[in-house]
Amino acid sequence: MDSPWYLLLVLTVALVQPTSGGHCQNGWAQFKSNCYYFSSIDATFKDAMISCISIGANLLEFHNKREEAWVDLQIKHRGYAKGVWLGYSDIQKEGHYVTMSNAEDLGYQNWHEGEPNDWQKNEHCAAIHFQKAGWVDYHCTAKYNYICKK
Ligand SMILES: [Ca+2]
Repeated sequence: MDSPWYLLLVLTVALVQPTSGGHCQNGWAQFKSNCYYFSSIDATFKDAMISCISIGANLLEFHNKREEAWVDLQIKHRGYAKGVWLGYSDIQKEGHYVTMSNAEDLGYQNWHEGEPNDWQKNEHCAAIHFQKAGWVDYHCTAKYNYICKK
């Protein structure tokens, strides 16, 4: 007949694994020790930032190339068509991009060639651009998808 101990073990593993294998809430994806929320709507840079802060996270800031590669796959999987905001801006000092989370200089960077170019002196927010490889500066009132990270 059935083996109760075996069934108990299977059930225990099934129940325990989601919490021990990952700590992200429902609706968040995990990469390394961080959790990511991928927006289903477009928003301005400011609204995207506020939205992330309201759920206890920050607008996406990249730690390194591997993280960006993972995010790129997630973006393609979700079919984002325009762009994705990054938590970097030079609003405080033109040409000096800093993180929105703590106003630090950027470590890892992946600007598209010739960017940031402050086109028409009106681009102060960073985004991943899909037609170009890498990041661009863009006007902050554009509406893009966004990713919150915590
Ligand atoms: Ca630009």
